[in-house]
Amino acid sequence: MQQTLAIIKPDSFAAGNAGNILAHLEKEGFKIRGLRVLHLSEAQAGAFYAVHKERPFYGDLVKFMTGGPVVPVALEREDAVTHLRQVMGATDSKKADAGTIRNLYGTDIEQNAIHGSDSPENAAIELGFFFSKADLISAH
Ligand code: 3AN
Repeated sequence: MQQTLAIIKPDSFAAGNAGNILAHLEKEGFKIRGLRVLHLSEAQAGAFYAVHKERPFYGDLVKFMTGGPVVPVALEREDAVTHLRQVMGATDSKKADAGTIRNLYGTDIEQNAIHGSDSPENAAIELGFFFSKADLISAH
């Protein structure tokens, strides 16, 4: 079993799609191991996306991610990192395959409904950003 981090982004939360996205993830076999609702500060969003600091969209990304509440979710299943990336779809919602979360609930490359860790290494770092080690101990 592997764990990964998803974040239901402010666009999904504001549209009332947080529950639909959680249901979609559960149907895909993910177990929810951690769940929070929080409104990120600029400092928190900036730190979370520090790897993108030099990218031209960094400022807009931080602004978007601090625009309303988000729902970080710790997810567990076999091959969780890769499977979540498949279920999410392409970064640009307009190019995401039919039936993926970004296709169903996202709008464009910025308002793209959900974040998912892109490697097991980053999953460990990103899970640690929102959840404590004790939170993530598997229930069985
Ligand atoms: P992903 O979320 O699919 O891993 P990354 O890591 O390349 O994509 O980008 C992180 C986030 O930055 C994306 N989820 C998206 O919200 C935003 N982003 C990426 N590329 C662009 C872009 N060209 N313009 C605006 N926002 C972008």
